[in-house]
Amino acid sequence: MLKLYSYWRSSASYRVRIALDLKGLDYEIVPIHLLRDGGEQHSDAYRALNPQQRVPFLIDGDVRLGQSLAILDYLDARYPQPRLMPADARARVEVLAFAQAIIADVQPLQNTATLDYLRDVLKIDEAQRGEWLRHFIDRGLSALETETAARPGTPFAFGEAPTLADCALVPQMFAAQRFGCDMQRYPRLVRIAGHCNTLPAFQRAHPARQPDAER
Ligand SMILES: N[C@@H](CCC(=O)N[C@@H](CS)C(=O)NCC(=O)O)C(=O)O
Repeated sequence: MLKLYSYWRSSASYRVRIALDLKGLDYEIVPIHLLRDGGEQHSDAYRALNPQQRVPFLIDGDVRLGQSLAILDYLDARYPQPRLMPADARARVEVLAFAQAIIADVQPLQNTATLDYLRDVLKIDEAQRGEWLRHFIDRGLSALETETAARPGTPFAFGEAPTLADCALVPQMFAAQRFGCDMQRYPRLVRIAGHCNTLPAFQRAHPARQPDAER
């Protein structure tokens, strides 16, 4: 069975859980607590497995992979049904660009390690860290709101079926809400995420449904 090292509230892990659930794959969650004891991602045992010291990390037989986008790409190639990336070159690059605006541009700035550095090394207080988060999340989501509002009729970010773009969007919307962003600024994205969340695969992947979820 596939094994996913994951943290319930990690948006990068959440992306991969959605993809695994959409593809109907059986997988075991191995929880890595990002905060406890200075962060289990830094433990000797986990570092030996993943020197990048982040989640998610996937084991599928002899395949061992970190980086959510690489994992999503691997899953789509290895377990192609249903496809998360369109076959058409132009459609594919549009989906990828949407996902990357979240995965590469927004999420690293809201990551625990970034926030800890702001707090512990640069001595930035909690209110200012909140400003930082909301600024960068809003910059990313506002752009994606404009882009998706230009194609209003589709239930998902691209078309009639979920793609990698939705796998990236839903966790980012969850994080934006958690960090106190004004969600009314993104009506189209809220509608798309709401539609995704009616699907059982998205529901199963939700942080609150994870074995390591904390109340
Ligand atoms: N680019 C990576 C980012 C992974 C990442 O930042 N994971 C976070 C949780 S969402 C993490 O492990 N943070 C703990 C740390 O950086 O120490 C990916 O997409 O997988």
